[in-house]
Amino acid sequence: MSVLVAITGRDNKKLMAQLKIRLPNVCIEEWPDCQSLDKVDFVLAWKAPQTMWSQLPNLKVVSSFGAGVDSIDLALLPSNVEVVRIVDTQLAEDMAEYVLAHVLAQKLRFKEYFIKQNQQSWQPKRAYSYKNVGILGFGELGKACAKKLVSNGFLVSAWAQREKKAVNVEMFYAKQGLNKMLPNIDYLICLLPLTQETTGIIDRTLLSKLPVHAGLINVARGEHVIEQDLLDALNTDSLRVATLDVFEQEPLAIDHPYWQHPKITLTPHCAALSDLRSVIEQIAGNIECLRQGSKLNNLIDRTKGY
Ligand code: NDP
Ligand code: OXD
Repeated sequence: MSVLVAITGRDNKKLMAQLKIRLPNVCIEEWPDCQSLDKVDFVLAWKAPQTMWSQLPNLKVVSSFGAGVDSIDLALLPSNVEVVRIVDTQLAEDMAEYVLAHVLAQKLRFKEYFIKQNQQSWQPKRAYSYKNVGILGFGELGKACAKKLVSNGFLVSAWAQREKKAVNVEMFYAKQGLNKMLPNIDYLICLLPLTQETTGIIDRTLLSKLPVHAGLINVARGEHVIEQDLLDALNTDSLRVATLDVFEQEPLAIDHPYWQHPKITLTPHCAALSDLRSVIEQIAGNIECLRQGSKLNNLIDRTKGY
């Protein structure tokens, strides 16, 4: 068994040390300092260099270091390679808290008051009474958010690909379903995976279907949003506010117009951060599965891309 950690843009010292303690009998190396790439059968990846994949003739499993797999170019992997991701109840709970907090912040006009505080301006206004939340994506995270929002008195709709039963959530499917859902939504949450179908989905056409008082919360990926279309919608008052945790380019460029925009609240991709211990347990679990030839946990469907 040979494991390669190919995670760029992050200090992996702690991760490497803990993985080695957890799996003392497994060879674990870090890209690019790998002695025998031809022996690697399991890769833990996040933004791994594209040129790496063709150098791994024995590769069997790729595990994303996060919940999303979009940082792995699936087209570069041989078709027999299985891909798994992180699914974690604490991560889902953290996401649900973040989303509830920001829906409430939009409802209670917090951004307006933070700006007024800087201007020492005293102008009380009633909170909005809007209660309809729409969630794009009803997977591990979308479901956790829906549950939290419903238990806090919000009326929740969700959009997914395959039909499914949901308690206290009105479900919508396909383009027609989305078009039907959007005009009734006061707060739109994006929790879709980034795929060919979902890239750029939040564009001027979609935004124009929302009521003008609506707010957007994007916690999925920056590439879901066409940035100029979002700015235009906010600048022309056809969208009230936006809360953004994810961006096309991260960290966000210092001169990006989002930073100072009076209708945008932004956070640095921190809505739900994986707990290292939990991630290590899941990776170790899947390495064991591979070793024993049993079914892997949290497999993605490579044909769908999530
Ligand atoms: P899941 O794979 O569990 O769920 C994805 C959902 O999106 C499913 O309901 C799926 O439908 C739906 N979906 C996918 N494609 C389409 C489509 N074309 N049309 C309609 N619905 C679609 O993902 P998670 O909930 O675990 O995570 C979602 C994303 O959140 C991740 O991919 C990642 O990008 C992001 N994320 C962000 C974090 C942050 O800190 N900001 C932290 C962790 C994740 P169906 O159920 O029918 O298959
Ligand atoms: C993830 C993320 O996909 O942190 O896990 O965005």
